[in-house]
Amino acid sequence: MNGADHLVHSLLAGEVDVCFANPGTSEMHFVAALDRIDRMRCVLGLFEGVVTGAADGYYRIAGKPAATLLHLGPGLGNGLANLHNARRARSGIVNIVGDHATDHLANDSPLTSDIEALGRVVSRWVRTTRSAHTLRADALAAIEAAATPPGQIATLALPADAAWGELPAGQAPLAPDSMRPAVAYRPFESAAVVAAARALSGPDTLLLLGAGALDDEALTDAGRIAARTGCTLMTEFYTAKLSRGAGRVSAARLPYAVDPTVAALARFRQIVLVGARAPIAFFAYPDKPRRLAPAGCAFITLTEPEHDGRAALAALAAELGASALAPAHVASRRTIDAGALPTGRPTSDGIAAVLAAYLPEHAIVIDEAVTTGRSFGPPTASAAPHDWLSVMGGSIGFALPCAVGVAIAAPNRKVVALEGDGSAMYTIQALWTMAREALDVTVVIMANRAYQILRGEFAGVGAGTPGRRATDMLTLDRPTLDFVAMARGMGLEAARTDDLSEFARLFGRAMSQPGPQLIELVIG
Ligand SMILES: Cc1ncc(C[n+]2csc(CCOP(=O)(O)OP(=O)(O)O)c2C)c(N)n1
Ligand SMILES: [Mg+2]
Repeated sequence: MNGADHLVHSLLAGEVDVCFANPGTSEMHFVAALDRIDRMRCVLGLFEGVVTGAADGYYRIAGKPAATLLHLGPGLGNGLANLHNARRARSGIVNIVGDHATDHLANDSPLTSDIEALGRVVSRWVRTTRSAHTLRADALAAIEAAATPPGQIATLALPADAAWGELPAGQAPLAPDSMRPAVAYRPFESAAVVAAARALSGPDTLLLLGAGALDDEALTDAGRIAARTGCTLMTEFYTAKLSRGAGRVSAARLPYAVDPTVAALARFRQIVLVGARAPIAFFAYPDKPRRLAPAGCAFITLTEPEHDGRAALAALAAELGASALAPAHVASRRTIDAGALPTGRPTSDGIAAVLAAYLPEHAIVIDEAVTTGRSFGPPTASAAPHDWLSVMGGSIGFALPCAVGVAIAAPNRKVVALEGDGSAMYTIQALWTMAREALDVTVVIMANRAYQILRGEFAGVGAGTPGRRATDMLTLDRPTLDFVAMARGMGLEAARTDDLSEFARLFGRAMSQPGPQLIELVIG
């Protein structure tokens, strides 16, 4: 057995049994070990941004880390943007990054680079294994770091000689699942529970929900707290995974832009933060505030993301004597008559009505629809129960890779990726992995032929009105992107429409048929 065999056995021992991969020469012994040893599901991504985004999506649904396999510094570098998103989502990932054999590094051959430096940009834990002998301990330490709640990125550089190095025959491999990492949330402060209970009273107080406070159970307790105190419930704009839909407690999402956020927060005197941050502007604008709550508003932190938000909300409900109350703000199911759906040119509201009508129970929606998706929240609140995932770090090119990982984590649930046309083009190769792995993903491309958001931002930051050269940097026409051809070229069924009724027909059909498919929705 060589080091690579021990690495694979160690990953499996720590319950890491999916590997999103894009290998090269330095990783061939690891690839050979993956080949020899059963149980690891290996999924090829044709760009490292697909690999790392898939690992993020996988963690959000599976609740345990996947491994990535990346080729030296450049492979890790290609994957950084989606690792950045994963770090912001607090997803646990074990990156295995191949490196040159130790005695070859001094020769400074072309792919030599500082892997640890690149890894540190996104990782909580970075290490280069020294030899085959240190691999087992290093792999287990990486898994433990990655699985530390709510989740962290661990990057292990794997020199080729550590992978091919033979170990004494006596060292038996670890058994699968034998080294489940024993890591727990940090306990929350009971003083914070008392302070939050005192602060919440009436609609001018806000319970702002973020990391760890977004699943059905946490939302139910938040609804009970609202029933008892009359407080307002909201979530942060971005949510790693939000339980939504009919029968669940529905909390409005904070808006994206500065002015509507300031308006939405204007009345609050006290804000209790549950895994959330005090609201700030996404970007700085010359004449707008950066901190968006009103002056004098008091913040009470019930939990940080490292705490168990669900348990803290249960404790807060108990402190308020609300544990047995019926929760407030439960979304009711509106059955939507297909004949009554909006028709004509696609609008955000019209698209949302179609989604609400056809999303099947337990669907997982990944939202990178950018400007088109801004108002999808309220109309879909009464859809069948579903989960809603957003890009957490603002780095676009997330939804399609994320959908790959999500679909692998939840093979029996329908996955819907709502994707801007500009965002899609960063990591469009994810479609190929969807086809190859026969994943049950429906991709809807919002084809407005522009970086639409940036048109607004141009004026918003005070840069004036875009001229010809600037406009060319904000539009995606000339030539028109043909997503149907791209999807078919990568093995997906695909269709295009610029009509809401046809979209409803296509989307409804996609929801009732398994397998990867793409709808290009042209928005004029
Ligand atoms: C990695 C990365 N590069 C660039 C940007 C800047 N950016 C933000 S949104 C956007 C365009 C989004 O276009 P699209 O997905 O078509 O959505 P639309 O704005 O048209 O609704 C760009 C380029 C970013 N956020 N992340
Ligand atoms: Mg666009």
